[in-house]
Amino acid sequence: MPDCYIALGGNQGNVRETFSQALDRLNQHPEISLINTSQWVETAPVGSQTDATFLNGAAHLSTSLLPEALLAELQSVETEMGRVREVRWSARTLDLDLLLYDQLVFESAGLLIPHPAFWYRRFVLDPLTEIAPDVLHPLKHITIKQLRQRLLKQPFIFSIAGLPPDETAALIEELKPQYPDVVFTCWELTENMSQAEEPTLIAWLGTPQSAPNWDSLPVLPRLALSKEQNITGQIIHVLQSALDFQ
Ligand code: PH2
Ligand code: MG
Ligand code: MG
Repeated sequence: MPDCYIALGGNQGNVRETFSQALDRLNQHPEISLINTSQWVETAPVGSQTDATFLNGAAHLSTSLLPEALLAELQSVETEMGRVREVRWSARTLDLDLLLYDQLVFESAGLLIPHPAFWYRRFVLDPLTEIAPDVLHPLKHITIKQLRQRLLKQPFIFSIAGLPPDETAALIEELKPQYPDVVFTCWELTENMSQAEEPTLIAWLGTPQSAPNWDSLPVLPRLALSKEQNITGQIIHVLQSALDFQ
């Protein structure tokens, strides 16, 4: 049976109790077995919609359900536990995210596997490392433990790619004072750097026509952000989740 890993999160109500009920409920499903869970960790909220501390954790499930059926089951447990889907990233009783489904890479309208953002989020990687240190990320081709480890490397180099140079410079000026320990670079200027200086993350804000294009970026650090939304806000969320853990 496929091995799956899910992330648990919540910051409203008795979250420990909610986690325990949610996992019981999943384990009772005839096609889902709960194999293992991490410890629950308190984490600083990422995003400005909420001030309340989160509880986060990870669980290992074995299931004969196909990905979309498993997702539907996770969503029905969220709803059962009082989750109201309102504002994105608002306070919630329970968030169950499907992170990995064996080594499957899958994309449909409502589901991306592996989960596109967990590989740079400490609030997911720390608990996941407890239960899946040697599991490979099917797109990044390194283990969960290595993904977590690379976020700790100093200096933390954050590169920006795909924006005009003046916009990149303005963005870096805005970010620098908030993250004085982070080294911000413009990818186009530093592309030919040595391996040792490869950025921890490269945020790509290009379009299909722009140079450099997505496919030319190194697979491990690249991260696609949207030009349509507040760019500074998106980068701050990424940095918060990669750096400020507790
Ligand atoms: N989930 C979010 C947004 N922000 N912050 C923490 N600490 N933990 C989360 O699980 C979390 C978050 C969106 O799913
Ligand atoms: Mg979710
Ligand atoms: Mg989530």
